[in-house]
Amino acid sequence: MNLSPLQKARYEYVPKLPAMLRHGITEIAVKEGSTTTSAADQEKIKELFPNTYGKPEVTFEKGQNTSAAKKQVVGVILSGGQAPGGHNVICGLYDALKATNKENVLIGFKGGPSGLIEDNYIVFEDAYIDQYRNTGGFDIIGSGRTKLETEEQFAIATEVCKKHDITAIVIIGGDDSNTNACVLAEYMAAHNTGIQVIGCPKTIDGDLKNEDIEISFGFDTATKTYSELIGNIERDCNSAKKYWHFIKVMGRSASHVALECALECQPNICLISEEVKEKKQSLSEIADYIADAVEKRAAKGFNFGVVVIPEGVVEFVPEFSALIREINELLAGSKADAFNALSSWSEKYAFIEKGLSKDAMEVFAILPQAIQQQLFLERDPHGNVQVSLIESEKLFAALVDDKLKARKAAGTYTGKYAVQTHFFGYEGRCAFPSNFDADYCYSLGYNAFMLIQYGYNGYLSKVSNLSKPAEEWVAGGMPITKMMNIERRHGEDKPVIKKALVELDGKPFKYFEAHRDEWAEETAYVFPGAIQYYGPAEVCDITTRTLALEKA
Ligand code: FBP
Repeated sequence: MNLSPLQKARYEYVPKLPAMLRHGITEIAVKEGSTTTSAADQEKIKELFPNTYGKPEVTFEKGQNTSAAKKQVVGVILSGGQAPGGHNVICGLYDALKATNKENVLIGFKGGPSGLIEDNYIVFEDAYIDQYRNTGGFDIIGSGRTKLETEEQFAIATEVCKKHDITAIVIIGGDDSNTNACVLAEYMAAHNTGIQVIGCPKTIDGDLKNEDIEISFGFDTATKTYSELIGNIERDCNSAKKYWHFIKVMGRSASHVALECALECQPNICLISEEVKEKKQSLSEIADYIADAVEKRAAKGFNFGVVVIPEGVVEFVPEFSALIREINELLAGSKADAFNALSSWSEKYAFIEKGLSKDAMEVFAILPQAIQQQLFLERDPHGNVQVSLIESEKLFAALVDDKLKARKAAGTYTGKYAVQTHFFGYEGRCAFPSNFDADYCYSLGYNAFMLIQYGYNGYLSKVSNLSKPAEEWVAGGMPITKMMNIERRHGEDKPVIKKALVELDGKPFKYFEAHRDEWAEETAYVFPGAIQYYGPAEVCDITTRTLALEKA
């Protein structure tokens, strides 16, 4: 492998553990807190998880390690989208496992949860693990989006575990993967397999968050990477003074990524999907809001600006989601064949016009043709519109253009409007983890092994007090059932971990709201620059603005 100088240097980095995990394995004791209840729907969740419900929160502390001496064979899985730091979770897990007993074994199932079902694995050894320390990506074993959720899958997983004498499985994933980890833990307990299941909170989207999880790993690095790029664009924008840049950032549903980037970079506009939904804003209202800022800045001679758009925003626009529902219905099942048989776009357009309601058609009609075609042509395997593929940065740039042309025609606007569009997503998901993510992830993995060693099942590895230096972090575990409630999914009531959207009464949004009018009109850009790995702690080890505001 050809190594960059940074990669070589990062191999030497020693991740910081919370003080309570630094004493050496023999001096890590466990302290149990009070029993827990689920976030909501307590009776129902208790009934569904009789073996894993109501367990106590646990914290590790300095003291005599009283865990049972037993050989551990642990399986680990990376699940879902990549997030910087995943490799360090595995490294921390491996180091704690080997420090406890050299005979312990760590098995990595390849390509995500399907690796467990297909028994596709590698056994980790020092030389292999060492190549991945403090690096980005999930390529150590790969990841995948297969869901482990059926009894049949659980039975196969149990057989695979028995074959390898596996004592515990660690699932590194987001809200869905940890929900499934919890169901698997219950299955393992109900069937007396003796196999423990532990989860770790991952996702760059930042939407696996609650009173127990202060931040999911990867969010820090991904938002710092996007903020560097947005800051660079702001500098270019302020230098050339000729473009409005529309930048979409990842975050499939929640707008945490967009909000954090806005707090870091102070762009002229940042849309927040949760606010769009709360205020029931239409596409036209959003376009007017942006056009107002363009007009005000033009009046000051600033014919340039930066707009940040969260990936999932269009799904939060009520009229747009109603349109998507109608399109899905219009092309459901065999009805798609009639549409596909039409050869020209004008024939297809007539078909659409006939099939959609008047309200839906009004929304459809204002979309640029490229977006209209995207809605009908790029569909998922179930035939549904792939909302995440919609180029909302281009959509809003075009809608604002329409608004400005109308204002020009009415003689109320005389400025210039030239546009550049960008999508920052994959650029941030596999970056070298920031020191924060390198430390946090290593601690999560190390901690996950301590939970296994102390016999816990159905727990999430929890490291908290994260706005403080790593030494003051608190390591422990939380029953996954504590984070659950019942939600309607695909027409069924399901126990799930609640997805955390941006809270409009939370401190990060309130701060943004208090400053955004000034940022819209003035040029208040902040240029965060690249992630710093070496240097003073106040530059290299600080975490997100979101977390700092939440914990302020
Ligand atoms: P996870 O929720 O699995 O962590 O993935 C999040 C994410 O990075 C989103 O921000 C993005 O919409 C999506 O993955 C892209 O997924 P894919 O890799 O399948 O294109």
